[in-house]
Formats: sequence, structure tokens, C-alpha cells
Amino acid sequence: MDYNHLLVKTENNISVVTLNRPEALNALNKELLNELSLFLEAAESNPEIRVIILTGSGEKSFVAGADIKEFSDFDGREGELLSREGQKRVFDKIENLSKPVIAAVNGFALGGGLELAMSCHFRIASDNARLGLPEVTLGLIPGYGGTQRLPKLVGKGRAAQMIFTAEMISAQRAYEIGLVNEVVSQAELLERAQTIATKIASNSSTAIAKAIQTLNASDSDSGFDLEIKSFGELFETADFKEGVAAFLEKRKADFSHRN
Ligand code: DAK
Repeated sequence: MDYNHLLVKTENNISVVTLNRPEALNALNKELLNELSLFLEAAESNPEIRVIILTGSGEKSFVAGADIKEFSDFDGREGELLSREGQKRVFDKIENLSKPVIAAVNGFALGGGLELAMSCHFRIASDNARLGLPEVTLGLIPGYGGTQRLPKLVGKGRAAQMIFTAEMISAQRAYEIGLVNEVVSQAELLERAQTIATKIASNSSTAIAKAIQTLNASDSDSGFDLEIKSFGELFETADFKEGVAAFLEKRKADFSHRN
């Protein structure tokens, strides 16, 4: 499929998706969000794709927020509708995808851009990355899940400080507070994300899909029950049989990645 604002390259079961609006520092407009939603739907049902890496084009920006020019004349109803739709079609979809999505944060991750990175399962940043939620400078609050995901990642107090001050933090600070898992140089960023993705892709996709579901349930009352149920279900899968057989036969597992 051809996209106007996404570059997609799939190799060795890993899709690298580059958000590509460099003239606007990859700001999220409706078309880009729509394309991302379509890509995610296609990726979910494509067995060739086992891991996704999201990054921004250029060396300056991952995503510098939602496209300010596009929502400048919205009223309350349009704002609420877009927030609801956007969360459902892109941000929640990433979080609940059955395949891991890694954000390779290669520069500014601001507003909707940081919210996008936070909806990914984890984040690797380049050392020039700057992260922040500047919505209050526009008279808004984060509208794509930022008030909910940031406190879970860094704690409520740190989230409050970032949201109230609208200040950007460095990649190093983001690492210190747990917002990103690793910081590497810009030149090494994609290579590092790909190394991690390769490792993930060699493990059982069936088990990883269950791990995503149960991790996502960790904040709910049903998390422990879901873990128990999922754990049991995995004993019935071909990947479990292959994984255990490979261990006993002292060889590398060759997973079918199917239930
Ligand atoms: N939207 C549109 N264009 C943007 C943009 C953005 N968010 N960020 C940058 N650009 C454009 C600039 O306008 C400029 O375009 P030209 O003027 O050259 O045509 C080009 O990208 C290069 O930017 P700068 O010239 O400003 O580059 P600098 O290096 O000087 O500065 C910067 C980089 C990232 C510090 C600066 O561009 C900046 O402050 N950008 C805005 C950051 C920001 O406030 N982002 C928005 C956060 S609020 C919603 C749901 C969610 C949201 C909104 C609505 N609904 C459901 C309705 C979320 C809101 C946000 O994300």
C-alpha cells in the first residue's frame, strides 16, 4: 500500500515505519493519523510482521505534536470527537496491537508526538531527543492519552510537573525517570531498535501477544486472573511444544508463531 506521509520498510519480520512530514517536523495531521491507523490494521493481520519500529524522518524530530494549524479553529464538539476517534483509531490501537511497537525517538517528541511514543510498548531515544507535553501553552491539555499514560510511566508528581510547566526534558532526564528505556547516539538509534526487534522476533509471537494483553491489564483488577488464564492457554499452543522440545533437545527453537 502507498502512503503519502508514511515510509514503510518490512524486512526480516520487522516493519520500520517512518512518519514523514519533515516540512512540519512530522506533526500529526489527519491524513498521517489515518494512514497510521490503516497501517496498524494491515500489520495486525499480516503474519510476516512480528515487530514494528516507529520513528520520524530527519534528524531533528520524531513528532513535534499534533498539527497546530489543523485544529486551530476547532470548537469543543470537534475537539472531543477528534480526541476520542484518534485515541481509538491510533493510540489505543498501538497499545493493544498483538505485536510489539517500539518508538525510536529521534528528536523532538512533543505533545501528540510524546503521546504517540508513550502508546508504544517501549521507547529508545537518541541523545538529541527532547520530550515534553506543551499543550497548556496552547490553552489545552494532552488529548491523546498523555494525562493517563505519562503518570503510569514516571509517577504522578513528575507527570504533573511536565504537564503544568510544559517544559521539555532531555533524553538523559527521560531515561532517568523511566520515560525511555535507553539513550544512544542518533547514528546508532535505528540499529539499536532493530537489534532489540530482531531479538523479539526470534521469540514466540504467540506468547508475546499474550504478554502484551496481560501487561496492558496490569492496572486493572482483572490482571492476575488474565495472567493465569493466558498462562494456561499457552500450554495448548504449538510454540509451547516447540519451545520445550527445543530446550530438551538442546537446540534453538523454530517457532511457528501460531496459536
Ligand atoms: N504543528 C504544525 N506545524 C509545526 C508543528 C506543529 N505541532 N511544529 C512545528 N511545525 C512547523 C513550523 O510551523 C515550521 O513550519 P514553517 O513555519 O517553516 O512553515 C516547521 O515545522 C519548522 O518548525 P520551526 O521553524 O518552529 O523549528 P524550530 O527548530 O525553530 O523549533 C520546535 C522546533 C519543535 C521547538 C517548534 O517547532 C515548536 O515549538 N513546535 C510546536 C510544538 C508544539 O507546541 N506542539 C503541539 C503540542 S500540542 C487534539 C488532540 C491532541 C492534541 C491537539 C488536539 N484533538 C483531538 C483535537 C495535541 C496537541 C499537541 O500536540
